[in-house]
Amino acid sequence: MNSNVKIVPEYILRRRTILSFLLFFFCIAIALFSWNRLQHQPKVDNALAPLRKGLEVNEWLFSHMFSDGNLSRIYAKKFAAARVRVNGDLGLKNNSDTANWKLQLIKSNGDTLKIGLEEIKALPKTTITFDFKCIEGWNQITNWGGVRFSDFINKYALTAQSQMKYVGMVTPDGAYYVGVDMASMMHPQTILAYEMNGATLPLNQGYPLRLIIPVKYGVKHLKRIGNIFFANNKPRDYWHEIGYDYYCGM
Ligand SMILES: Nc1nc2c(c(=O)[nH]1)N[C@H]1C(S)=C(S)[C@@H](COP(=O)(O)O)O[C@H]1N2
Ligand SMILES: [Mo]
Repeated sequence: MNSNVKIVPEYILRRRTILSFLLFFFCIAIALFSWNRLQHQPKVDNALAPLRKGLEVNEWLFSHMFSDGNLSRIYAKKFAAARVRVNGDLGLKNNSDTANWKLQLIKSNGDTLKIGLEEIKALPKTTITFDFKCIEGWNQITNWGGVRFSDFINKYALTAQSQMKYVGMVTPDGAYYVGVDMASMMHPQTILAYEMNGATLPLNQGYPLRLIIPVKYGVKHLKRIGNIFFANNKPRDYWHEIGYDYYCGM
């Protein structure tokens, strides 16, 4: 017989089995207890308070790691998907919204600028190919063209507006809306996009104008921008209202 093999007496084996079972039931009891406690916590912005705290810690970490020198990885255009996934159609139901479309830019003093697509296309053009990521767990390398939000701000002399903390964006019918921190909006890779794969944006991907903001998850890339406004308080945000993270940073 191999002398390295240790024979464990049966009473020790039995004791280990019993201990394992006790530990197992103890863990289940702790899990049930915690789950029950969690259910009795108040809700903050539709998320249970302790979970919302977790999201706030995330937001703090991400926003402090963020700087606009921090570029998202870009890819050669040839890696961009030819068939781009369509996800989410909130605010896109009325294609008639696009007929006489003009971007409405609401300044913090209430003045509104109405800007047509041709005017936006006349601004300096930027293209980007990056890895688009959705919180549902898929990602895809995609190519977009449009005007950098920061270039747009400069061309329309909106420097005072860009001192505010947030930008809010809403679809023409008001059904989908997002709020984004100003630093992320002014990031050099953030664009108001009117092209995908070098062609006009398809209706279901936000024609005539959508946001492309590689430093954020998909939820913030609002398709079919109807109006844009500036605020120091967090603008309403569709997914935040049903309990998601507001910041949604990468
Ligand atoms: N108007 C509008 N924009 C939207 C959405 C939506 O439902 N409506 N969904 C968002 C989500 S969750 C994702 S992942 C991306 C998907 O963009 P795509 O359809 O071009 O892939 O759009 C975002 N922008
Ligand atoms: Mo998404």
